[in-house]
Amino acid sequence: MHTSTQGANSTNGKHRRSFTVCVEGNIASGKTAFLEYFKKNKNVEIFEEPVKKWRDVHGNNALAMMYEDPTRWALALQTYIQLTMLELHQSETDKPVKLMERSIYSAKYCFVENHFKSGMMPGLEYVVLTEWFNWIIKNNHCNVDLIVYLQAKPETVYQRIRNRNRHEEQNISLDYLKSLHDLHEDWLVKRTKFSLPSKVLVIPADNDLEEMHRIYDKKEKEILCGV
Ligand code: DCP
Repeated sequence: MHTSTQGANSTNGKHRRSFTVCVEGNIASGKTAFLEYFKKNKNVEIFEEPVKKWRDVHGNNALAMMYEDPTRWALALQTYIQLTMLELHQSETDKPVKLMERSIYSAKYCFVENHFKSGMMPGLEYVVLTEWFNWIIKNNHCNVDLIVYLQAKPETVYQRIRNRNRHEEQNISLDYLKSLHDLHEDWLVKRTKFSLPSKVLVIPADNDLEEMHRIYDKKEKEILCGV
């Protein structure tokens, strides 16, 4: 584990910060399987994306409503996602590694951007969300030490989405996934548009689960910063 940070639960009573890793990638790129793989490590605490909350906002399935009518509901969903991701960033752990599914950054740089680019989100809503986002990252601790980018072809994730058959995701098109893929690439690989909050480790993620486990095994030290 790196030693440069102030650390959580150290003996002098000060909080030492855990090494924070966010796993990113397109829908169905294998983020859940990635988290599952590291669950067995006692030095790692997993923070899953709060999809459950998005499906039940005081009785409303905001995720399903967004897919049914994005122009009407994308702002409501993404405002709520921004809040729940902020809560995740601010959650602390005693463990040396905090492993998060996605981040407030991909919500903004990939999903909100995609809604706006595709004409589903009016300019005013985009600007309001952007101003909220800028204020949040300036004034709150949304620290990330490493992003692991699971880089999968849009065709691969399209097939996985078809196979897993989540009811909200029935109408996701290949074009939607291509557009999200390009935004992940712009942000994490080409680095043309948005700033990066941390280093990035790119892992090809088109392989089957067995091969992915072999890769995670090989890269474990790098991913967990030697823990
Ligand atoms: N989603 C969204 N806006 C965001 C984040 C997610 O609309 N800012 C949607 C996309 C999916 C659902 O939420 O329909 C869950 O998305 P993820 O890609 O984050 O999670 P998966 O479960 O698909 O990931 P994986 O299969 O890689 O484990």
